Amino acid sequence: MQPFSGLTLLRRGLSGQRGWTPQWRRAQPKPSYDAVIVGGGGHGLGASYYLAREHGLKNIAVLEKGWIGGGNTGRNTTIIRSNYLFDESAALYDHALKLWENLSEELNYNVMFSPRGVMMLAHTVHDVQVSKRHIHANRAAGVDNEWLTPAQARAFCPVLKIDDIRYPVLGAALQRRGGTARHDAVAWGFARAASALGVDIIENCEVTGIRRDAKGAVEAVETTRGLIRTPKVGVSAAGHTSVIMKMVGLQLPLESFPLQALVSEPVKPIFPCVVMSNTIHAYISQSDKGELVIGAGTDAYTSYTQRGGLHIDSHALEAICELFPMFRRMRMLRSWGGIVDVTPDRSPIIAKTPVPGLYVNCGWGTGGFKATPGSGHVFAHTIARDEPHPINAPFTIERFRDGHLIDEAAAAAVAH
Ligand code: FAD
Ligand code: PYC
Repeated sequence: MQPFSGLTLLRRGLSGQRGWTPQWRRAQPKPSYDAVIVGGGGHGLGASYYLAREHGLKNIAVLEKGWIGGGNTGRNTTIIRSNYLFDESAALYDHALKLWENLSEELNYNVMFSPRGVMMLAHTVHDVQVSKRHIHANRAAGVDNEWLTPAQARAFCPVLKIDDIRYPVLGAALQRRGGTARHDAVAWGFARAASALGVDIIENCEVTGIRRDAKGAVEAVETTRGLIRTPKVGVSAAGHTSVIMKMVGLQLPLESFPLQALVSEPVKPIFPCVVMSNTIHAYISQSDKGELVIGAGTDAYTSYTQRGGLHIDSHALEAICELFPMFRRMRMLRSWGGIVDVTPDRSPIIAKTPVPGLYVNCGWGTGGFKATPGSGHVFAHTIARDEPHPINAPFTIERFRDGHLIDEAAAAAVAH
């Protein structure tokens, strides 16, 4: 694309964007596909991209009830890290982190991946012990993570107050390869690249039912835009997974909660990294627009309403003001919520279901953005081959029955 002047930009804006090239084809639903993905968030779009790119499945559609990236993908605080405790998780999240490192080149689209370092603060003796356990486990699994003294933590983030506060900073775990990416760009980049490979991206198309044949296998989805035949359905619907699974009578161990975030008015670059405090429940980074991006814990109640209690935002802001007193006079611009799907062990499910032809990718709870490319990659493998990729093989539904849980409650980091 040619660079253009401010005047051209203004003219194009005022003309209702006439002459702009859409980034992906505005596809109409076809009567049948080889595979259908339900959910046009990063995970579903990623899966469609890898299905087309690595498994040669080009006759596929992504069905999105709203708009691309309008779910949690476009609502999250964009923290990316792979410092989980168990080897299974470290393999999954680090697979994703490695894909993030080249994703802009892979998609030919700037997803603004910024490995600026994620620092997780320790405020109690218990925090110190847990952080050090994570650091040792990560390093043993080949994942970078290091311990910082309070003074080193402050040197890494000079606006951080480490003492004379309610919960002094006793140290921090730092993953330097962690960071952030631009959430919308991830959805748009995958959508554009998948569409270019032939995938139909269909917005405003809600799946309302799943039809099965005489043997119980998937044969079609019912949608608000008509019936679509397909032998394979991959569900990546985050907080609404339970609603879709109910269409075939499956009940998964998921609970859906609102999770909130908010941004401040924009200011000049002041915040060089990502800081998370699990003990006093807040996390913060600065976007490229200059806004402070701040997140809280999940709501106390299960709900599909994309808003949460004001006291949860207030609690996060109190923690931020304590850790960063210089932000006390800043104004908050807006807040919002997304619906996150939480499993009992805080790890995802990426698996075949008992229904032949039905696959599910869910349970990412408060932490799935970081996994987007890795999750899409292994989910595509699972759908195409009808068997898991070695990386997602432990993330079954059956683990909740046979007890092989992957308990990442501490690494999930956000209070639920
Ligand atoms: P989504 O982006 O939600 O996509 C699912 C899509 O399915 C939606 O667009 C929805 O409209 C669609 N859908 C649902 N039902 C149907 C249907 N019947 N038919 C068709 N379409 C349907 N994770 C991190 O790693 N780091 C963070 O910093 C972080 N911060 C967060 C902050 C907030 C406030 C929230 C809400 C979440 C946060 N997360 C974070 C979690 C992360 O956003 C999610 O785990 C991840 O984005 C899930 O991606 P997805 O593609 O699975 O879901
Ligand atoms: O999983 O790192 C995370 C996270 C940060 C904020 C919300 N989730």
